[in-house]
Amino acid sequence: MDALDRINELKDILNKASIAYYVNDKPFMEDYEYDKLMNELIKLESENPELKTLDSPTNKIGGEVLSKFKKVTHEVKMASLSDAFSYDELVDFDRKVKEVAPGATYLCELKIDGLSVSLKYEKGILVLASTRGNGLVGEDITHNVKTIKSVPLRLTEDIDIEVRGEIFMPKKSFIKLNLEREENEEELFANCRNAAAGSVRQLDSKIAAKRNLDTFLYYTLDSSVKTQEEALLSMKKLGLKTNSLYKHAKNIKEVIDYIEDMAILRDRLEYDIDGIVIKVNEIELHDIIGETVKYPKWAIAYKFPPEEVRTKLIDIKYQVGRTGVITPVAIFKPVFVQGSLISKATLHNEDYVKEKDIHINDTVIIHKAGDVIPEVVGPVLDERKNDIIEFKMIDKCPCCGESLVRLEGEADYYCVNPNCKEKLVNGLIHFASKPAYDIDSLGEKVVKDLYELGYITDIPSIFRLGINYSELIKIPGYGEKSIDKLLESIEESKKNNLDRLLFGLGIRHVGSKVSKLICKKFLSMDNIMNAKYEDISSIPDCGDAIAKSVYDYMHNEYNIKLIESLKELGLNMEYNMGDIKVNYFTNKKCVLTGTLSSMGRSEAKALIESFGGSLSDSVSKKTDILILGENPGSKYDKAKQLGIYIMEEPEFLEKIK
Ligand code: 3BD
Repeated sequence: MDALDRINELKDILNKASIAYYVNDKPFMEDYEYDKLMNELIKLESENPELKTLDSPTNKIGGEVLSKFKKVTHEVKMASLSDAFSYDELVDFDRKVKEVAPGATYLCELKIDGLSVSLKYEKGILVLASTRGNGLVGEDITHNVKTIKSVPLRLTEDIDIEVRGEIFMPKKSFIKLNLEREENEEELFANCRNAAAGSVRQLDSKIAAKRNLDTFLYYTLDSSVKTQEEALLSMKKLGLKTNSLYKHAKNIKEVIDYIEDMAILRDRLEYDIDGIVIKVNEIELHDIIGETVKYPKWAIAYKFPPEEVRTKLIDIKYQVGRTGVITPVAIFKPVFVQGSLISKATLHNEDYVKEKDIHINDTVIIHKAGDVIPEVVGPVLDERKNDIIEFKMIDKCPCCGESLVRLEGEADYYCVNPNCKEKLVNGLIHFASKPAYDIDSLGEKVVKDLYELGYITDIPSIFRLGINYSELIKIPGYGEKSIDKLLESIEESKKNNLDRLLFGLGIRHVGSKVSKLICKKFLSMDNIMNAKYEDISSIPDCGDAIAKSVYDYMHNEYNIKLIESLKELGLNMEYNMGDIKVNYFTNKKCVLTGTLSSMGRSEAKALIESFGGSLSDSVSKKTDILILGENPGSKYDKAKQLGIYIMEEPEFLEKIK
């Protein structure tokens, strides 16, 4: 047998073995045998590189490295789903469906919390895998998707077809990945979805190959299937992985029964789900029912209410924030809440703990506020035993031992020692952070390291780091290259606009918005330093507390010296208004959720601001526009509830021009 024949034989058997193992869960070959044949194929292909094809299982190992992601225009738009948060909304959905399609039945599927992908096969061979992007244009992630074990590189039939589904990371793999990242002092992923998204967004496919990603497909562009159930079955027959926990419901009551069953099963699933997708099963009815500009009217996603879990409160510790504020932090037995493993949560302040009657050793209920920040809801009184320990707020700083101060009318205690180490380090971390002075290479870990070693002691010392160059490059784990990069980004940052500096100083009550308002009014650091109290308090949105805080800061001897040093070190002390052009976004309050495919968050923010609009972090009644990116978070749900205008990326790009 010649090489070509043997290669074809090996490819065929290995591709079939993969489908049997990863898709159908019916292995027909020992791992040992698989590895042996795979090695034979690798060897034959390396001897005959011209014989390596797109569908070769050796592609699963990864190795392809891109320099950038290519954009892909979807031939058929990837739709969105409208959401329901209550059974009432489902009954409403059912009524509207039945008005035009009385014979409709429903196919209910788990809503996998991953990221959408479209797979294109030509003559049975995987030729393109792309992200959803904004629904019209996504990105080519073929090199990474090829490494996913459950994605067949060749279908069981040699047909042309496009299918869609979800890429996800199983819970166990996510926990393992985060443990590894913790050991390596790398940033942790917040949940399975972010971990999966971060993995397919790698240029180097070797990384994705190691991440144990998986898939469930739920949609086919094959027009010959008559029902959604048939679509799932036909994809499965082709070797594509589909989720088998679906149910064909005859009416809305059966849909709700299914939701109740799955809500109970949810914790025990090996992957995260955030709801149930309900689709009219009969595909011929889809056109009759129709769609809005945004969603098909024949499908809806029921979102589970925020998950609450119980765990034991082991201890209450304290953190010293950059302003000296002392925050009690609950330390509890690690639990999984909405896809992330958490072991601590802020308790805000003394009053919060007392009001909620939280004791050490209590069983407590944890949930996630706004889907991201874990919060202690309260104790489970029925489970309280006599080993509880009453919470007593400390009166000395946990870091420096200085007596704490509680200002009249405020809930917080402060450490007022200007030399308290934890406070100083947190202040320096804040200064260098993205929303403040935005020094790219000076993250939390670097600040801590350089503080410990005595190279960074205060803000001006950051700008004098270069003096110690020959010592810095000898610090283990740093080296010439990273120090060069660090010094370069510090030097570059000196040109920053004044509002970043003012915010970075960490003056109480001066957040990034207030900082901009003050800069707009006074235009230079000198003017701010010389401003009268009344001048500051007359700025709209700046109350007395802000004015007092800024005035006091600017008249403190230590702070005056600090600012003078920064001036001498060459930091920009003027406010540059930019050329504000008036357009649709002028004076509009925008919020962005998810990621835009065409630009990063800071770029979008800069654009909106260049037209005199603002981009804030959370949705409120005052928000004018919610800009909807890929993989939106809970802000999207909130905006919909508040009836805020939702703008998808194409419209945003059109209007921002
Ligand atoms: C799932 C659309 C339709 C084909 C449109 C009915 C919105 C994410 O398990 N079916 C599923 C799942 C998602 C789906 C459809 N069936 N659309 C589905 C879906 N079982 N997660 N989605 N998507 C996928 C989205 N993604 C990002 C931004 C906006 N929308």
